[in-house]
Amino acid sequence: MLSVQENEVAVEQANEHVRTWVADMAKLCKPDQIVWCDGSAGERQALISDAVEDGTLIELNQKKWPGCHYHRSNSNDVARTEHLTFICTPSEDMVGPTNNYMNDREAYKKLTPLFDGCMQGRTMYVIPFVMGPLGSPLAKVGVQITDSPYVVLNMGIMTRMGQVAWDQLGDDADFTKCLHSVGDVNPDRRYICHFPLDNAIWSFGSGYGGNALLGKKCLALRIASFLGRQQDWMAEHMLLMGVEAPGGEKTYIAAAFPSACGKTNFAMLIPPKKYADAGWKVTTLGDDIVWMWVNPESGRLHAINPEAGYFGVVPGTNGRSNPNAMKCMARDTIFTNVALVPLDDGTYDVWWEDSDWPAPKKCINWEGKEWTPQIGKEKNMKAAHPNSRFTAPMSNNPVLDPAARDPAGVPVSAIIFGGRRSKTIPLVYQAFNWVHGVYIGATIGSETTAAATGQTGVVRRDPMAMLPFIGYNIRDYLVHWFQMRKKMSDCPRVFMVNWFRKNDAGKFLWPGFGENMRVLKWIVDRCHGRAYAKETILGWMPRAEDIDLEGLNLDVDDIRELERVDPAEVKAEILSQEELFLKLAGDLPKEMIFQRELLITRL
Ligand code: SAT
Ligand code: MN
Repeated sequence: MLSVQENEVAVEQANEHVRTWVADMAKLCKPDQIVWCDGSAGERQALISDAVEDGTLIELNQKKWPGCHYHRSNSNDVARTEHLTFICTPSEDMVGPTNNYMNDREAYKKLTPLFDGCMQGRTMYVIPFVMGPLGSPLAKVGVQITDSPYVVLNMGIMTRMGQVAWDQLGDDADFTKCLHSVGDVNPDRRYICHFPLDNAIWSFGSGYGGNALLGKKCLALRIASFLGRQQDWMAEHMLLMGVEAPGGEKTYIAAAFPSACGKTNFAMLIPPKKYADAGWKVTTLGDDIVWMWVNPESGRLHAINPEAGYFGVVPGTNGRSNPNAMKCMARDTIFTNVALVPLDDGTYDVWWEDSDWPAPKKCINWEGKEWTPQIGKEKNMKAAHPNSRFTAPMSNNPVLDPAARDPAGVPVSAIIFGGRRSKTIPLVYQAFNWVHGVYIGATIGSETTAAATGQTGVVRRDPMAMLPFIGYNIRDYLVHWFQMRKKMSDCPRVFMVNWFRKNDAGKFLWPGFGENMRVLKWIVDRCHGRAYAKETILGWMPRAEDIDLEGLNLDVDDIRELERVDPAEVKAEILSQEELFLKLAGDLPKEMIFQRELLITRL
């Protein structure tokens, strides 16, 4: 029995395994009270009221932003902290060369004193949640303990939270144990530890996004990728979209891009008028994570989005770059670390760089400091943090695919990899086969942007855009990708795209955004055997006449440059993959070596 006060009704729904674990964690964290969340609308309203009362949230002008609130995080706590993120197992070989390693017993020993008494004077919230459509063979139950009401409110948007999780779990002990405390938000005492063998996550000292909403990167990618390898499925850092052709033919596509390549924009793409008029439609299933498994009846790869909301970057989002995202955040949204604009009537608006609205004369920036366009310029200070976010329910998305809630998932016809490359990589090409596609994905390179720290324009390798999210040894991860082929009777086609190629003058050659529909159409047509492609050293490529360029105002030289495959540049590319290959030296799956050799031969 617990000595602290609990809400009796909700606790009764939890099974013995959950209750025992929560009791143990309560003994460690010593909260003043325990609140078992039921995920109801009433509970959400009460939590919001309390959060507004104590300043955690600020209510926005309800006419402009119905149901929306503002949150400013601690200024040292604004992004994931990869250097403080660990995979904790008995042996280092299990986590491989791309993860930070901590021995699991050492990790518990190190973190236990931090959690000891950390919730004194605070409330411990117990959040039951499901990742994935209810009843899906892949849906997973997690239970997160946290002392942050902001985290509870975000989890309420990003997951299926409450009673549904107890229903899905039944009497099972099979749930991910997620322990979280913001502690004193001290970066010197911040640890995001994953225990894949225990199906557990301990996160201390951060209230932000992927560090604290443990269902997201921690469970749905790191822990899930580990489970997926054991159980023959895949957890990937991909968006998931539906493309409907005139006449109603539906094609589902998953796509992996490293950060700052416009994943959310692509997932919500609006076809240009000409395409819309002809009957083309693009619908969103997810913008960040997919779980995929082989459907035993069809022999095809089926996918679900484990999440129920979007946690998207705000700056740069506007009615031109992503009108659907603007609609997603129009109501019932939490804005984190954008700029807060006090209005004359005492209410608040929000603002961010590259929004639809001109800069306010005066506002409070993400650090809580006074900001004017003048101060911004003089001190080189942003109003909104470049990684400021909106948390919005997927039900707000006007182009949400009806199958987003289908437990059976959708069959995936194509997997697209992409990166931000000013040179070398053409607009689009198709892998010769699955194994070649895995090689392409494993060697994705993307140029760093100003949003990240360090040099800009440097090509970083980011295998499958999963580098910070593979929860085990990358060698085994790549082998798993190769092995999956044998389990499918019909496998997705694999493509590489690059929207970011520039000419010698440094100008982007491709218009991007909605016009990416033209490339998407070629991909869809390839999946259905309708489009022509020519063989090149990189893969199957469209000829200029195979992509619809009508109305784009591209000149012939631009098109030629977009599609150019330069053997000298490809050679440099192969050499620059060496760093990745060396990192994996000795552990590299042989298919990776063979594919590179074949590419060299084609040169
Ligand atoms: O903070 S999150 O990890 O959820 C978002 C991101 O960094 O991709
Ligand atoms: Mn992501």
